[in-house]
Amino acid sequence: MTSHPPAPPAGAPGDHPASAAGRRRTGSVTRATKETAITVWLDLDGDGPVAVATGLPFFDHMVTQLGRHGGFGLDVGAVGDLEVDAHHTVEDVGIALGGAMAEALGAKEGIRRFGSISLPLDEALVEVALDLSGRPFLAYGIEFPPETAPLGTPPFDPQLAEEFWRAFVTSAGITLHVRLGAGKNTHHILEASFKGVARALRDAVRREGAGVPSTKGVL
Ligand SMILES: [Mn+2]
Repeated sequence: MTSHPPAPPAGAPGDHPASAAGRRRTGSVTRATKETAITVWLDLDGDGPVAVATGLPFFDHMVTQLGRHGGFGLDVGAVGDLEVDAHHTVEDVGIALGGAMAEALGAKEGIRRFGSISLPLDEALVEVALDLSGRPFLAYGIEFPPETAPLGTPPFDPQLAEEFWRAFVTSAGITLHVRLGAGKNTHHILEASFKGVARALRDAVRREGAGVPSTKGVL
């Protein structure tokens, strides 16, 4: 686990031109149970740095995509009971990251709110649509046959990606649809899904107006 989150770079360049007008949107979560110890620091207006260390190299690769293609500053450190399996670690990183996202979004003033993309990675094509609605919902349309080989060492079971997204959206209050359009390679399909959610989040968190984008006046 990383010992401390990096200090937000002052005036870091990025593609969030509106951010100068308001508070810098950051969130940090420290979460410890008998199964895992997690720290997350997230800066929606950061555009880096991104550092992820969970003890699961493939999962690190995926969460790094989320930070990098989201245009975020992100530091994730996790020490989990990998001797059991990767499940607790992956789920708890999702919970902590979602909590940091909710904190960073705050009252969601001026955000675009919605984001969607069809993201290709070679033969894989993953469709993502999301709403920073405050209402947790996951529609996950990617299924891996039980015999699908896990990825990396220690192994990441591809079925864990759904558990990660469910934990993340529940904690963050996000409605998320992920659908597989095409794909054969497990690594490609998973990476396209993480990049797709990242790019959709990058659009949805962008500040482009004033007030909360809801007829209810609150999200
Ligand atoms: Mn890759």
